[in-house]
Amino acid sequence: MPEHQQDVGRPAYRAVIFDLDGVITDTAEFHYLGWQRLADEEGLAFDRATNEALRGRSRRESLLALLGDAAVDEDELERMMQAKNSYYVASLETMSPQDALPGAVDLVDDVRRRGLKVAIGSSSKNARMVLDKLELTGRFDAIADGHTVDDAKPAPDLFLAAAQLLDVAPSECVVVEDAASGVDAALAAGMTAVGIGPAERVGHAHHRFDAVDEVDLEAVLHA
Ligand code: B16
Ligand code: MG
Repeated sequence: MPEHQQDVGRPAYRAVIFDLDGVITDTAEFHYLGWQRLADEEGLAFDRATNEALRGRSRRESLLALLGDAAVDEDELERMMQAKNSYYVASLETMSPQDALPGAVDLVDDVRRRGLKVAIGSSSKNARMVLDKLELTGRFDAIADGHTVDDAKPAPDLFLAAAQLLDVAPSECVVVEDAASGVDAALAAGMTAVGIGPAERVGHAHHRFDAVDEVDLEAVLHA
């Protein structure tokens, strides 16, 4: 689109914010296995279908959802969160650069080549460790993670914090997300959402692709 036409509608994009778990790497599966093990140990009902709703949610929110109506005090909550996290972290032990999802690194590099900034917007408190294991930390201009804000996705705070770190306006950002809660967060932030996964999960995004290696960046940036 010619430069002058962009003055009329939205501004040209200046940044892409990538979710981590389920977009850059498939740690979504490790989160699921960690919750499943905890649920089995605690005698709580849990399965893959229930897990879908937890994608992108913070550790605490996920546990509260898993517990449902069960009354649990703060010490117990902490113990369970630590247990799940220890299972999750153990499963990351053998993670290496080969564990980036197909097309993920190419997509980040394509965005950078076009002169746009790139950030991570992940609910995870383990995001930096995962990025280090993937040897991708240095590729991002900013990292907003589970330590950055109090209100996790679907609140817009995390993506707004990422935009602030990049020094760009929300309307200049595209978010790539695999979670319903993450798409909600991007929309609430006033950003353009690209959903990765089935329509039942991310069909409310502005653009949707089945997998990261199918993202048509040209179409997204110039829609
Ligand atoms: P942690 P994302 C999210 O990461 C995961 O999707 C979600 O399953 C997890 O509960 C959350 O991080 C918190 O992770 O327990 O490591 O702090 O998808 O926003 O990159
Ligand atoms: Mg995710």
